[in-house]
Amino acid sequence: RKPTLAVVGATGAVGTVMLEILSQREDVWGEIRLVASPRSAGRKLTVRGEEVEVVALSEEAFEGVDVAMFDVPDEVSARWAPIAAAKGAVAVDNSGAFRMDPDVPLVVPEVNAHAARMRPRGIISNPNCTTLSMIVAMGALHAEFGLSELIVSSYQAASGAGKDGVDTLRAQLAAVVGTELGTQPGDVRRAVGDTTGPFPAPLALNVVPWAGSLKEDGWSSEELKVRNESRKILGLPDLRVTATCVRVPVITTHSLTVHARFENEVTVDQAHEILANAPGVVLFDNPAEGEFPTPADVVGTDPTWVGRVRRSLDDPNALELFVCGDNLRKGAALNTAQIAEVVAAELTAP
Ligand code: 11C
Repeated sequence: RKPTLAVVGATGAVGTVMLEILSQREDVWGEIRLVASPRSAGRKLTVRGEEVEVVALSEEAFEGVDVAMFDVPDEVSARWAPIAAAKGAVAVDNSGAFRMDPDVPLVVPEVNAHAARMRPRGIISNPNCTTLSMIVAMGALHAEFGLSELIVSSYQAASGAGKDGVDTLRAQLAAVVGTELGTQPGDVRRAVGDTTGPFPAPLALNVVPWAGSLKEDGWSSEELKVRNESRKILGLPDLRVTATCVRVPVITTHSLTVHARFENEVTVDQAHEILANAPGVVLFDNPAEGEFPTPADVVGTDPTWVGRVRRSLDDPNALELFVCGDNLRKGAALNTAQIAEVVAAELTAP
């Protein structure tokens, strides 16, 4: 029997991408049940070319479910993932609710698929999209050279902040297009007024050094997530990690610059070979021909794209890289789907 899958949050931004991804990947599922808030119940959505009616989130919705994916806010996952697990499903959660719980594995199949088997709470977490946009490439380099430090800056897309983020950026772009704005202090801020949506400053014609909420000593929640999640996924609890998270006027696809320091000396040729052969990574690195990844080219694709690979001029153990990943695909829905497939393979193994 093929396992039954529930997609909780099927009508949301990540849920919508999830239905596309489930329709494109090898079909390992029996029934796919679409679950959302009672407000969305009764709507019909298409998955695998068939219309499926959305059912309301309730205990009964998990009856007979083998794997339940959650693409919902933290508080909804915090309440409902344990209920799904108690009903016998394996919950694969894309929220931040359980990521740092020591009894919940944090899984990126290309890096630590084995961790998915140890799930005492019946819950597996999916990392934050910023961590996910670089970690597949970092895992491959770590396996060869032994990672000792990461210093990263992110260039995060508006869709990381949900539909509100995208709507805000589009409205601001419409307000500035064809104007002379961006030439005088504060002119963009005055033009967009208080329509900054989920961002603390205008995003059109701008970059904003902030994502998430304020934590201790001036760090943002997003910066701490990158640090804590990278350590947990790589199994390196003492890895030195520094992140500065920045929002840029891109709709979808997060980018990062990465300074990665290793235990051993590295060369660009070796790094190229590892990255070119790493599952889930595309090496696109030929600046002489203008070839490097950009979010506008990467959006809508599955892999982690890597370019601008250089050895640090002052440190033979360190590499500089530029990495892009679609924050709604590998950064969210795709990785969740991959984890669910790992569980499905385990459940159906002879
Ligand atoms: C952003 N990475 O770009 C965030 C959104 O922990 O899953 C995802 C938040 C999370 O704003």
